[in-house]
Amino acid sequence: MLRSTLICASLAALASGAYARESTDAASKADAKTITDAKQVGTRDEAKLYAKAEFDQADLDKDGKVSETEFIAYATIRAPMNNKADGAAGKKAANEKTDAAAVSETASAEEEFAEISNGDEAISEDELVEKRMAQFEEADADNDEALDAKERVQFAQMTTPKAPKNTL
Ligand SMILES: [Ca+2]
Ligand SMILES: [Ca+2]
Repeated sequence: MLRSTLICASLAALASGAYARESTDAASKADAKTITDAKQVGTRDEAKLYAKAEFDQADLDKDGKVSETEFIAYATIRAPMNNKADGAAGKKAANEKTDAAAVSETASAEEEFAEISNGDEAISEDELVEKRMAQFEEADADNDEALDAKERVQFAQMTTPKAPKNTL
């Protein structure tokens, strides 16, 4: 009994060790031009890099297209952190946030998919890049081609995937 507990504990330690190594790898890749956090986007080039990183993450079967299923899966992973994580207490905050984020907000991941894919069955990398570039322009309130701290927050809010209507 004790022995199996020990084995479990060391397995868990191994697993978390492997995970830590993976995230270090991811972090060093980030230096080599991968932007996975919308708040890191300050220029058009960075908005493009961010869109490409999102696309790579979302295109699970790596066929160069993001299907609706893949998009919903991606939104499910990304959205809860922002839309649901704070639980019931967060609901009030979310309602207050709505005013600031109201610009071009679509209601659900399904609607967002239809919009970005231009109504067909998949999102291409170009379509996602185009969408994020448009959001960059929109967030760049003073049109100086760069996002300051306030504009970055706006960009991050605009680009956060919406929670799906139908969970997987
Ligand atoms: Ca795909
Ligand atoms: Ca600006």
